Amino acid sequence: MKCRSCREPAVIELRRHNAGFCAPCFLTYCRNQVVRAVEEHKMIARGERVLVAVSGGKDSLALWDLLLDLGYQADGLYIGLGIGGYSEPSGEYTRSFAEARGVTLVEVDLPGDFGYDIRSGAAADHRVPCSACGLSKRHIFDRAAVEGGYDVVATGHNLDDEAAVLFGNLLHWDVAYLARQRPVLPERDGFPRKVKPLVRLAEREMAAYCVLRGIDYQVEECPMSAGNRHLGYKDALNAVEERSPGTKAAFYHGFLEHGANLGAEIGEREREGLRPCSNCGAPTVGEICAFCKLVRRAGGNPNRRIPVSAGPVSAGPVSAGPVSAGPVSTGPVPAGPVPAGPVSAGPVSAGPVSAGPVSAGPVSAGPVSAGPVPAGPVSAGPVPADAALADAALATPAPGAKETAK
Ligand code: Q46
Ligand code: ZN
Repeated sequence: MKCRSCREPAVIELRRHNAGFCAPCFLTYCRNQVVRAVEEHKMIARGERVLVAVSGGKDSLALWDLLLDLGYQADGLYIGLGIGGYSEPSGEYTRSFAEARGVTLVEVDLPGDFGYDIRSGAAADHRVPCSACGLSKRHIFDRAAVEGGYDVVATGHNLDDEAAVLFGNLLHWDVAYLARQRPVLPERDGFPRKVKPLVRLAEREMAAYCVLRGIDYQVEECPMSAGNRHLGYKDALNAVEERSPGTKAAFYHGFLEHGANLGAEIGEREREGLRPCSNCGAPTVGEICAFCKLVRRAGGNPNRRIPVSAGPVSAGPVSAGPVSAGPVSTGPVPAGPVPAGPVSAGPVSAGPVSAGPVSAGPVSAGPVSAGPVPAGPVSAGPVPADAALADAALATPAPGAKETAK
């Protein structure tokens, strides 16, 4: 198979686009998909400060890398969850990434800073671990963004994550969730703006991106992910995608196009009655927010300040116009103009990837496979389901909402 853009040998096949790409053109394709998502949904304006929710998994590190590469001022926030054998290496991957690029990483450690971990918090609050985890992440990212003066929080939800959540919400006709499943949640009611710049890119593509960029990431599954129902939804959609490539993207993007107002009234009603938490000031529907309740029940202290330094307030309107990020094509596979220079003809080599126009500085040589990126079904290749879930747990349901994997 040849690269669709430059006709050199392809290292990855994207069946939903019926196309293959060589390494440099694939990286260009990824960047262009992010630019397109940002522009289409007015996610981030130039000059705005972005806080990237990083978990150490492939999606969030790829997102951070892409945003930096596109010239955004993007800091990272990593939350140590206190999950033995999992959180430590996740933090190390994140730190290595930040150090290699000389970018700002804010770290919060649940046990050290707030006095609980996911297991103890879940037990004390009578929740499943992923519920306690999602609640904690959302609260801390929101608080960090507000206290740090960030304009927007970016999360690494990819196309597979969003399609699986949509599938689950439709299976249960959870209209309130459908109302909130958007690539952009605007800033309002004390919540920061949330954006998902990877919604046009699949999970497997994010793994390939990390391999080609030499980004080391956490590939182990979170030990608490077993039984998460969204994994089942992903499996079901992967089976459909295998038979009919492109279905997943059509499903999700069709929802964005046709289901934009689904549940809007419910969403509005949920926002009524919001008030500041009497302990921490976060918007909540009750006297005390769910995070403060959980931490107190677990014997911790919910009032620890998050070590963000408030940066300069960015100028310009929040939803300012299009982002100019270099050459971007607008077709169904916007690989964009591809540099005519020499393109690696062979398989992706191990070690730091020299990818032509990519300029994000040195990247550590990680577990980069020496062969071509597998072109099989979505689950092929180094795509741990938990890594996607780790990022998928970072989104923000509306206040008072029950937990989802997002
Ligand atoms: S990290 Fe947290 Fe995930 Fe682990 S406890 Fe569940 S939500 S599975 S994405
Ligand atoms: Zn509170």
